[in-house]
Amino acid sequence: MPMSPGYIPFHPNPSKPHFKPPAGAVDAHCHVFGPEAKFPYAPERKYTPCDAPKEKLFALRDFLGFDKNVIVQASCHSKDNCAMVDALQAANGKAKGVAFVGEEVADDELKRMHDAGVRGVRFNFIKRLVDFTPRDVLNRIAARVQRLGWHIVIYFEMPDLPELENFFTGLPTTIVVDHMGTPDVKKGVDHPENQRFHRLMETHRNFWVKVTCPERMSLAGPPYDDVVPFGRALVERFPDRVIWGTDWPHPNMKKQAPDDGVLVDYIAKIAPSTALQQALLVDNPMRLYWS
Ligand code: 0GY
Repeated sequence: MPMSPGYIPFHPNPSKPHFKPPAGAVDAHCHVFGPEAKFPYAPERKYTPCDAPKEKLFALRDFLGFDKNVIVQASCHSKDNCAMVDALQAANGKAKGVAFVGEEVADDELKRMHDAGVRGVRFNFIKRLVDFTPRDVLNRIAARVQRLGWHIVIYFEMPDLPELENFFTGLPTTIVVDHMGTPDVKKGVDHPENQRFHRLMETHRNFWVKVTCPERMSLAGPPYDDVVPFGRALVERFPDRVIWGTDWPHPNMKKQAPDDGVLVDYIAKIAPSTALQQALLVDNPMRLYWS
């Protein structure tokens, strides 16, 4: 199946970052796609990506100076978690996963995923990526994964937060917010919309946040300095509840594939001290995924 029209493949030749991640650093948000010949894309997908198999992910991990990955099920594979689970099983203990499931998923399938290293499910509220799932269904899934000690990753667009917030705060697990809650960089860190998200983090200590994807929000482009104040505010305010990831292979970029080396160099700007870097890249993801 050809890639969706306009789909931009990942950067073929990322630069070597200047920033050296601490020993044991975790890339806590990335994906594997296919290969399609072995792991076909889901019929209900909203885009067809280019293959981004586990071998390429592991090679990038080593090249960038990381030790481990958290592989998040992407919507192009929908509820077929086989490519992600296959990557976990091939990673020699160096990867954990986040699955996408429906309530039809069997208990023994959840158990099998747990044994492979899955520690969370993703609830995706981005309309361009997935079809709507009723809240009562999500609540039933939440109750089941809570029993496994898993957390829930939520992906939403910040303008939708007021409508979703009560649902989110009613969930029974640790909650991990994708991509800083997708703030509008034009509006600034102090805008009420972004501050509402900070308040949610402040008042609900079971909420964590990924300080990821400056390339999706930046108006200025690389090295994404216009997004730094958003990441830094979260890292400094919630140092023990932030995690970071590349988002490789960067699905659905509009203009260009980010250089992963540039993304790694961005880390030192949002986490300027070694203590913050250690928390962001090692201690926090280890607590969430490996303890
Ligand atoms: C991301 C972002 C995107 C896609 C997916 O599941 C997905 O297909 O996550 C996106 O297009 O914003 O989290 O990598």
